[in-house]
Amino acid sequence: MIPTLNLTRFIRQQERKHPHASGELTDLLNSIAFGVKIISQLVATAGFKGLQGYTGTTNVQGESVQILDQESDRTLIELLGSSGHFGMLVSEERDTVVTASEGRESGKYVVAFDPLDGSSNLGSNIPVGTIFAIWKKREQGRPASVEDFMQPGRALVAAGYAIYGAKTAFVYSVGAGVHGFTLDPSIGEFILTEEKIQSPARGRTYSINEGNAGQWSPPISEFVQAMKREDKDLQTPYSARYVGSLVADFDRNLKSGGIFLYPADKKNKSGKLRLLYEAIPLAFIAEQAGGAATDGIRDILDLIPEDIHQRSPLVIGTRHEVEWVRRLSKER
Ligand code: AHM
Ligand code: MG
Repeated sequence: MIPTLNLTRFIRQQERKHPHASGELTDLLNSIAFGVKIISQLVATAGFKGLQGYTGTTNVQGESVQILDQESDRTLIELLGSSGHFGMLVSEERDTVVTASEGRESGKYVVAFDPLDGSSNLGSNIPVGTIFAIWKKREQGRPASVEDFMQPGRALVAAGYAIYGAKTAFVYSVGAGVHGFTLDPSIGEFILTEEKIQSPARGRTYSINEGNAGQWSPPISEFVQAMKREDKDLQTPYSARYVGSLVADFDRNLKSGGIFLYPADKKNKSGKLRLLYEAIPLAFIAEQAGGAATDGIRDILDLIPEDIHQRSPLVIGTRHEVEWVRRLSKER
């Protein structure tokens, strides 16, 4: 069978539905997709290209930077830079923002990304990924500022992620459904494989780092207990699945149903995951597919970031289970 719809054409088809579209968002998305293809190659060939291991530095989160983290970051910065459509970038790997180069300050959008999510798994051939979020500047006609990132996720114009696993997948939304693409390495193209992804109303799996159980708050402990208990009415027990790569856990739950939790705990008062380039973009995808995401109380998409590297508790996945956690949190 000859595949007929690749990512580039699909994005253009979506753009044509907006008669006033300038093509800049299309360009940005294509630049990210191009970067994702390069990162996919870097991840697959790192072992014999001297790209495995650590750089010896730590990032703003205090985590050790791997060579592939750095290379993935450089790839996206370079490609987005040459697109000329962004005013400012935030990357997990950079302490401060990256501003558009001289003469290109008129870029309409600001982009936040995690270039290589789950990179602590890199040595073990476990999937890793890239996550991105795109907002329009609050006002056009002026250079971008950090304030342009201090907008709720509901204001996003696009978000998505890639997974580098048994296959390389690209999943994104511009607010008109969630669409999934698979990289055909023989032709170097992303082919449409899942149009309008819809999450089931409820799932059968839960994903949480149980090693942190001693640090959890009572509602989270109660929820995980419930997940394990035999109860016909609640349709429990559920299965436990935790990859330790957010993109992989999220993607499985998005399509097959389930919940992922990285809650606040006694050690990490705001959780571990970052709002701008992990929680918000995935919450946007989850809601677009009929799922939900909360910090325990509020919808992730209603939160207004106050800092570019801010952390947030994250409970995300199919609606039934996310509402269950929210109920338990409110009762306490
Ligand atoms: P990273 O962006 O530095 O890779 O960290 C985020 C990752 C997520 O992919 C994953 O869900 C989580 O950290 C796992 O954390 P832990 O090892 O504490 O369970
Ligand atoms: Mg990450």
